[in-house]
Amino acid sequence: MILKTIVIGVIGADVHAVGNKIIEYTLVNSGYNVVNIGVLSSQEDFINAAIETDADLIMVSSLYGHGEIDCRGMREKCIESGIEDILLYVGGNIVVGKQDFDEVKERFNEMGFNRVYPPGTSIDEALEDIKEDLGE
Ligand code: B12
Repeated sequence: MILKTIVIGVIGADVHAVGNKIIEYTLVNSGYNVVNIGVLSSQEDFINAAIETDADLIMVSSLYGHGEIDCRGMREKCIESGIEDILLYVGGNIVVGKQDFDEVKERFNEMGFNRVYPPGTSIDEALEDIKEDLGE
């Protein structure tokens, strides 16, 4: 069986490393080929890793509150790089402070993210979505 490949990492100048390790552990145990580019990763790092490994999904974490700035333009960069159809997920604490999550989600959806998770969503809760989106 060919394993589906998921690129994970923490975007921007964000150094929060613990959740990233838990995500890797959970996805590997769920049977995925995980490419972990770690913390302090740029949009280009994610996209290059996805191209090199022919990934099915890019899962972006942002914990420090600057997710919106860090993620803006990522779908456009995917399109320019020839991976226009790649699935993009984002989660963690993606904006600063408490904001109405419906609005936050809408903004990230408009930016081209397929799935946008509110603070406090564990990776286990996203496993069903991953299965569905990867057609498993
Ligand atoms: C430890 C910690 C730090 C450490 C990090 C050490 C390290 N190298 O990891 C240090 C001290 C360095 C730090 C620094 C800062 N931190 Co800090 N930090 C924390 C803290 C206390 C715990 C983070 C953690 O490890 N949690 C445990 C892991 C398991 O959980 P997690 O990271 O949330 O990840 C899980 C989920 O988010 C989810 N998830 C993550 N990504 C994704 C993606 C998808 C698609 C899905 C589905 C799920 C998902 O799954 C993960 C695994 O279960 C949190 C508060 C908290 N209780 O969360 C603040 C917190 C994240 N930090 C915060 C802030 C503001 C900062 C600083 C900006 C503070 C400052 N002014 O300097 C800096 C930023 C530094 C930087 N450049 O990144 C804020 C962010 C606020 C926001 N976004 O609105 C928080 C929430 C504290 C707070 N309540 O204000 N921090």
